[in-house]
Amino acid sequence: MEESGVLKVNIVRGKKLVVRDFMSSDPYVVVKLGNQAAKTKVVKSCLNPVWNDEFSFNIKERFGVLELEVFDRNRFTSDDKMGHAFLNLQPLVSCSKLRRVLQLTTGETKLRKVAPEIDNCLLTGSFIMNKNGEIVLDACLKLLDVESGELYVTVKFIEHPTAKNLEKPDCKMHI
Ligand SMILES: [Ca+2]
Repeated sequence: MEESGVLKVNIVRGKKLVVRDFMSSDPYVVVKLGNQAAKTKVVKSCLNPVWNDEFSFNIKERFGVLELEVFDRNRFTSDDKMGHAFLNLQPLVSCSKLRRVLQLTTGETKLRKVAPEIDNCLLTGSFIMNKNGEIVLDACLKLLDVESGELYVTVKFIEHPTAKNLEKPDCKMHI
């Protein structure tokens, strides 16, 4: 069975971001997953911004790779790049399957540790957790192609209810 559900991505905060104006920057983040995209608010004149913006992405067949890009908002010129990062979501798929096999619904359980690899921008190893039936990863990502900068994001996968709940309207299949 393919995994389907909702991926919730919370762009929590940024740290040590680069200066793109005279003294500071006005950072915001663009989040992409396949052909779905979202954008955080702009935090003015701040190199350690707190966005705490959460977005939902529909997952139908494949998880793919989550892409994040940071920009400095400018009023009169085009926005400047402040680095980018990515995160392969495949370990979340495995953990979602594992959670189902173990029939974990309540409580908090560590399912798997993900380490910094070439297919992610993790700064440190982090555990994928089952939290009351949701698959959760708190990640600290190092920004690429820039002098400095880190992004803190929380990625949460909530599996669609399976067969027994299929008559519910929010589980209708689009064909
Ligand atoms: Ca600016």
